[in-house]
Order: sequence, then C-alpha cells, then structure tokens
Amino acid sequence: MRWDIFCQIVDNYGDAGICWRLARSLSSIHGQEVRIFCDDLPTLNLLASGVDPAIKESVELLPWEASHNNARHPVQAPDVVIEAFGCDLPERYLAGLFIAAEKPIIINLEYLSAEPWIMEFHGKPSPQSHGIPKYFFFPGFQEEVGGLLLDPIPLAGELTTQNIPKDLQEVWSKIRPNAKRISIFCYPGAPLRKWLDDLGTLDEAFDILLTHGHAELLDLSTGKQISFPKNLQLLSIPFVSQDEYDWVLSQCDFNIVRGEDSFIRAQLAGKPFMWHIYPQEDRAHEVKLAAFLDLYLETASQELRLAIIAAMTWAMPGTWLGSLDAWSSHSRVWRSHLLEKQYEGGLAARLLRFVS
Ligand code: TRH
Repeated sequence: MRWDIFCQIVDNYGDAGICWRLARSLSSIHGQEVRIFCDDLPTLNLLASGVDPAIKESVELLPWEASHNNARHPVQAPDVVIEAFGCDLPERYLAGLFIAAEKPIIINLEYLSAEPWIMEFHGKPSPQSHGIPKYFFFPGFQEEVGGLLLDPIPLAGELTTQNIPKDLQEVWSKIRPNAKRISIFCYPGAPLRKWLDDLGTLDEAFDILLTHGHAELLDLSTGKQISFPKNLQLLSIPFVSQDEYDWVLSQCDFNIVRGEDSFIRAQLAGKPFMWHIYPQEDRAHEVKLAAFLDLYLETASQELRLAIIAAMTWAMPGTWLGSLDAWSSHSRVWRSHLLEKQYEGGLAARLLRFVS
C-alpha cells in the first residue's frame, strides 16, 4: 500500500521522531511505500541520518508544500493518510483527495498513553463532513490498543571501539570504565543541578552524558566557572541520529528520558530510567505517569516500587540508587515482557492489520 504521513513539528523532536520511526518500520519491515510530508525537513533529516542508507532511501522525505501537487494528480491518492498527532491536512491536498477515484483511509495517530480509557477509543471512527473515512489510532501498552513502535530493537551491544558511533568516539574516549554512566535528556525546569549535587555526595564515580542543549540547562556553556562535585565527570554529547541515541541508551546504567519516543527507547534498551514526562498545565501528565507505573511496577517488590516511584518523581538519587541492581534486573524482565506482548510486530504491524 501507499502511505502519506503528515508531520508538523510543534516545538520538540518527538513528532518527527515518531513519524520517522513509523515510516521506516512500514517501509523496511513491511515493504510499504511511504512518504513523509514535514514542515521542518532539516530536523527530520537529522533524526534519520546515520541509519543504513537503504532504509533512509526507502522513505521519501518531502517538504509539507510538496503535498499540494496532489490536487493536480488525484490519481496519486495513497491508500492511507496519517495525520500525526491530529495535525490538519493541507487544504489543497485534501481537495485532491475529494476528487480522487479511490478514497484513502485517514488515520489520526494519537499520543501514546498507558491509561485504560484509550482501550475504549482506539480504532473508533471520526466521521467527517467530507465523507472520507477517518479513525483514531492510539499507541499503547495493552493488547487492545495500537501497540508500540519497536523498530529497531536495540541489542545490548558490547562496548568495543569498533561499535562506538563516529560522532561519539571523542566523548567516549573520556569515559571511565569504573564509573556509572548516566545519560540526561530532560525538559528545562527539572531540578537537575540539585540532583547532580546529590549524586556528588555518594561514594561512587559517575560519568554524566548531557545530550545536546543540556549543558545550557546547567549554565555550563556561558563560560562561568561552575564547580561540580569531584566524583562527577560531565560530558556533553552532540545531537546524534536516532540510532546513535539508542546506542547511548543501551550503554548507560541509568537514563533520564522525556517525550514518548525516548521513553519507549529507554524501555527497549532494558535499562533503569526516569521518565521526565512533558509537563502539562492541568497536571494531566501526573495521571499518565501513574498509569504507566501501574503497569511497569505490577510485578515489582514493594521496596523496588517505592524506589522507582521516588526516582521517577525526582527524589534525590541518594534515596533510591541503592536499588539500581534490582531495578536493572526488573528493566530486563520488562523489556522481554514488552517484546513478548508486542510479538505481532508492534504498532506498525497493528496499523497494517487495522487498515487491511
Ligand atoms: O522531543 P521530545 O520532547 O518530544 C515530545 C514528545 O513527542 C511529547 O509526547 C510531546 O508531547 C512533546 O514533544 C511536545 O521527546 P521524544 O518524544 O523523546 O523525542 C525525541 C526524539 O529525538 C527521539 O526520537 C530521539 C531523538 N534524539 C536523537 O535522535 N538524537 C539525540 O541526540 C537525542 C537527544 C534525541
């Protein structure tokens, strides 16, 4: 089938990240013909760089306006149109669909949630005055919903010089083999400085990998002399491609992640993580986090539950880091459980079945 994915980048990378991951899964695993129309092509290209060129070339990455041509070629209407996160289709593109002989099916791809209510809404029609069939599709953890984007499933790689991605080799040469590694990708407003100072009181060495832009969060890029505890080594990494970021997650002992894509990647890396969920004004994020923790902690001991809940809500590391070994085992079990639950192929495969 032919798929057109529409992606508008609101402020972060997540929208592009999810669209790219979906596109590559549909194309490279399921042999579908996929185009992405995006209003910020450089960001999309940045995320997609560093993958096998055969995968990158199998998906057409196009500027948003390129979709307008469809109005002149109604015969080229695809089989499926994806509105990522409810973005509105360009009017001229929609006009092209009205006059197409074969109407596509439109999918409103929603945000990921672990909340039970999505089970009722997933797959429901969204009747439109223009008559083209449109449905809601909710990614999620339960069997009844749209699944998770799994592609590519990261392997817990050995740390050898050969497999260190090129862009990370310089930083990695400074990594200390006996230090615990922590990667940080969070939103502004996190109590990061206090959190790091607390790590500094512990009797252990830590290498802290700050993802692109995070040195600024700590005022490190202003040239000011800022002192950090001696047991911490802060290392800034450049913005790397999605696959390289996955590699970083798989090499750390603990990861701080944020939007829905890095959140799932941290789980697939099989490592303990903190989800700095996107803060919403009505505190809806707290409900979302609690719904996830209900699933994630179902089999955890009471002690581990308390440690993980504390960590996920920015309690100081000294209060929960003692549970890191138990959490690491839990993370591996959770990863296997996710892969088993999504055995039919995750979101892309479920979407294909739904559309068929
Ligand atoms: O960028 P995000 O904060 O996106 C978020 C989410 O989509 C969230 O649900 C939404 O409500 C909010 O935006 C507005 O975080 P996310 O989803 O983790 O996406 C980050 C993407 O960037 C992910 O695909 C991984 C990728 N990435 C790289 O490719 N290289 C890097 O160096 C880093 C740090 C990230």
